Amino acid sequence: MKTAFISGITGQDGSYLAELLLLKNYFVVGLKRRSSTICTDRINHIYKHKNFNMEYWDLNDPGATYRLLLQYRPDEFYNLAAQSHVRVSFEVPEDTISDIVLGVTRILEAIRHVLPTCRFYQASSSEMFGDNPNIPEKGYNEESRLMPASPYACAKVCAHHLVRNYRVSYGLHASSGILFNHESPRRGETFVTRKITLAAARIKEGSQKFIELGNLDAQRDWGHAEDYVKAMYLMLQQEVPDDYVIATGESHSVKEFLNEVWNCANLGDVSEYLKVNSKYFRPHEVPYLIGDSSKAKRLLKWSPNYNFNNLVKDMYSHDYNKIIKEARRT
Ligand code: NAP
Ligand code: G4F
Repeated sequence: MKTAFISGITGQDGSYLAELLLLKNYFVVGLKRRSSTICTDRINHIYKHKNFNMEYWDLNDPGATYRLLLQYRPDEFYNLAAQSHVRVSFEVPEDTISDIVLGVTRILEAIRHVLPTCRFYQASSSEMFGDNPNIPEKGYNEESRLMPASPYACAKVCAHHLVRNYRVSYGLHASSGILFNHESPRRGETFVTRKITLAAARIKEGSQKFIELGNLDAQRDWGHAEDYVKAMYLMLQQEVPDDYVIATGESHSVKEFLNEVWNCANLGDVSEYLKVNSKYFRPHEVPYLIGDSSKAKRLLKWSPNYNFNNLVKDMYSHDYNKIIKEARRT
């Protein structure tokens, strides 16, 4: 039985990846930082699984990585932990950069010194392409120039280069997935898609009157997290480590996402419920993201099952059911 470490186990991707690896008969060790509240909502359903253990760990605690690598000797390490909110990274740049850059350095150093056979996955991001005006016709690919536009993205670029550096310097099996935005009913509530599906559900149920958003013109290549964690797993099954873009190849604006959700909810004219608030704009915006995952399709045989409409339906119907259940309880 293979053993995998997942950092960021309490996050959106950590929970889907853990489910996938348990189905594939892995022993999964979820790495969680200590917090004063429990925050395990996304993984409560797997907590008691016989092949699942949780360990306290933090990106800022290198000793824990050495100790746990020696204790479990994992075959694979998926590094999903990060301060992952782009706008928040303008408010807490040092914390974000420390988490992402020093965090990955500490893990790579520990792997290199005590368990160099352990395969490593790094959660790189399409935010790294930033506001690059030269977008290839089919979308950004693994060779496109990185022009990060936030402290978060600058940190992800540095981490991305460190992974390649450790791969070449020390022969580690270390790969980066350059994942475009991926969403789900488990998406954090302050990311724009989930903010919209939750607001629509509350407006439909009657407990919210309007939604406040920032830049409606920004465009993103939105996929489903359930599809994207499969790509992470596939990367670590390849004989040779490498970097891969994971995307749907379709881009939609925030406004389009909003309209699609409003259609699903049958709420009529969205402008009656919408306020634009400057506090949600960013000092440096990424206006347009679209990815070309031809390499992943060719070498990993990966392709997404969800399209834009199915993603919206899955998120809205989940949130509507959740809000109705909560309303019945009160
Ligand atoms: P998420 O829901 O925000 O989860 C982030 C996880 O990191 C949480 O479990 C969080 O723990 C943990 N974490 C944060 N700081 C930590 C620290 N100092 N020590 C230990 N754990 C820490 O993010 P996600 O959407 O699942 O994304 C997973 C990874 O992929 C992130 O690295 C993100 O930057 C990257 N990424 C995401 C997307 C996307 O569209 N979702 C696209 C490209 C790349 P708490 O629960 O305690 O906060
Ligand atoms: O949902 P968002 O906050 O996601 P963003 O900034 O694209 O970042 C996410 O995807 C990245 C992959 O490209 C990940 F690396 C990162 O960790 C994260 O998961 O914002 C999407 C767009 C932005 O252009 C933002 O300006 O929506 C726009 N937006 C408009 N109103 C808003 C809002 N974003 C948020 N969060 N809240 C708003 O009210």
